[in-house]
Amino acid sequence: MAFLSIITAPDPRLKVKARPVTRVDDAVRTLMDDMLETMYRAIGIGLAAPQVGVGSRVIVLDNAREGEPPQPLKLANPEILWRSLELIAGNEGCLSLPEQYAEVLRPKAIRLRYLDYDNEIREMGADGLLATCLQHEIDHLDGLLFVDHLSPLKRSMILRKLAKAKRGRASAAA
Ligand code: GNR
Ligand code: NI
Repeated sequence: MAFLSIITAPDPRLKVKARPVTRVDDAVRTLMDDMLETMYRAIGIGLAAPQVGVGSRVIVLDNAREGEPPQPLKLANPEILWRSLELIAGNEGCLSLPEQYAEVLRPKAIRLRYLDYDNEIREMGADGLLATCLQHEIDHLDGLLFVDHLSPLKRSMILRKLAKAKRGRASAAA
């Protein structure tokens, strides 16, 4: 296993549409395992390959609560087949936008098709936090961040705060 480094905004690699994998082979399985370790270490509940600089349609998640057994999910080429008309607001964060949070409205429930760890085609339904998180990860595969769902004003406030924090860290290190 290897820990990967997580890219933070602004970075052009976070804005590119990721390519489907041709099949889930050993190389994709290694990526999934490394991403999951990286996600756990960063205390995240999801991670998409573009966040570690890999332009492939691969995501991992674990929405188990503290004290519950782990529920790792490893998905390639996820495709949303159905979205509920009902929306819910979730307070979202992102490992690529450290320490920034905002309410985002999204469909409350979805159904998706994907390739699993053994390259089998599967379908699953999700609602609530898991549905929110899956949509957040699939957005990363399409070059979108949660701030892209906010008003231009809120988005630029968050991106400005982030740029300022990055500058602060750079000058402290100099
Ligand atoms: O760790 C994460 N928490 C989170 C909270 C609400 C909605 C989505 C997320 S995903 C995020 C990790 C991340 O950046 N995944 O891309
Ligand atoms: Ni994210």
